[in-house]
Amino acid sequence: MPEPITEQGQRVLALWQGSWVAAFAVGLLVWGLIVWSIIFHRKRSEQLPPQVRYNMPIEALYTVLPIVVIAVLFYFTARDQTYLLETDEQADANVEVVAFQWSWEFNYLDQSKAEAAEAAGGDEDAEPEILFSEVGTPDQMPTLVLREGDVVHFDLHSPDVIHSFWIPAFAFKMDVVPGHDNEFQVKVNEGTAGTYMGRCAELCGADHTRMLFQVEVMEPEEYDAWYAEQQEAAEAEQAEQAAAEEAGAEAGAEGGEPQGDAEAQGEGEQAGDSGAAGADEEAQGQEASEGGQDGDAAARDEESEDEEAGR
Ligand SMILES: [Cu+2]
Repeated sequence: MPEPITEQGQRVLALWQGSWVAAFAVGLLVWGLIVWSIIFHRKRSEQLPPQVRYNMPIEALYTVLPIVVIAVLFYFTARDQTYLLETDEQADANVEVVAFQWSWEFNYLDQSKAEAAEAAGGDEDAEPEILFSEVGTPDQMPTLVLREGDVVHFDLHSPDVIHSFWIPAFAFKMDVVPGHDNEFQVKVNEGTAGTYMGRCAELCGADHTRMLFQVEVMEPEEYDAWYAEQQEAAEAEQAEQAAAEEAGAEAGAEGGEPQGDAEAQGEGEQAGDSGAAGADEEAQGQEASEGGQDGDAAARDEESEDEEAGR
């Protein structure tokens, strides 16, 4: 039996094993009664056995017993489900899982979505900050990195169809549903450092079978080093972007003059359109400065003017 690597997974395994024990106990009783009847009530003579009907105690017993069996199974299932879906404990790490056709994106967040909404005074649209990301493709599976001993909170999100986030070593999976964000959290056990597999468990299209990912559980020191490295890389990338935007702004300021030329109205319109699209893109990007936006739009204007001139 695979050993689950989370506290929650061990609970799932215990429920599964307990259900099998109960099922085997009932099975042994039934098989035993069958064998006993076959052996001790086999035909011994031509004499007809006593004919009976309406044995009330027996009928009551075989109505009540299955209800008891189901009630017991239901109790443990409901108890464990409540435990598995609990997200009250403060998490050490927050990961947004975006499942798309056909791979995964893991966004490491500064807080969970629920916490961000709460911090914004109950605003459901409030988004936590993305510290860094890992995006996979069907050819290049992404890796989800976790730390031993961490409580990890997962926010599940899908932009297209229903997927299912399944890490067999968690003994747990949860659907990733478009338009309805799901969440759960686990406590990763100590001494579980290693590499595990993850997959999509919901038939979601042609490349469903290629929706694989790796889960790497690291020891604390190793994880902290990796984490700092990721954050540094993300910051460097942001700085690079900001520098590129600044350069764009300068180029825009230099090329500002010729725009006064009302030579062709169509040209102006075209340039305006692409400028607006540029501004849109910028607005989606993180923390684009006002100057950057204007500069970028101006730079695009200049570009399309150059295109026109070249024809
Ligand atoms: Cu899928």
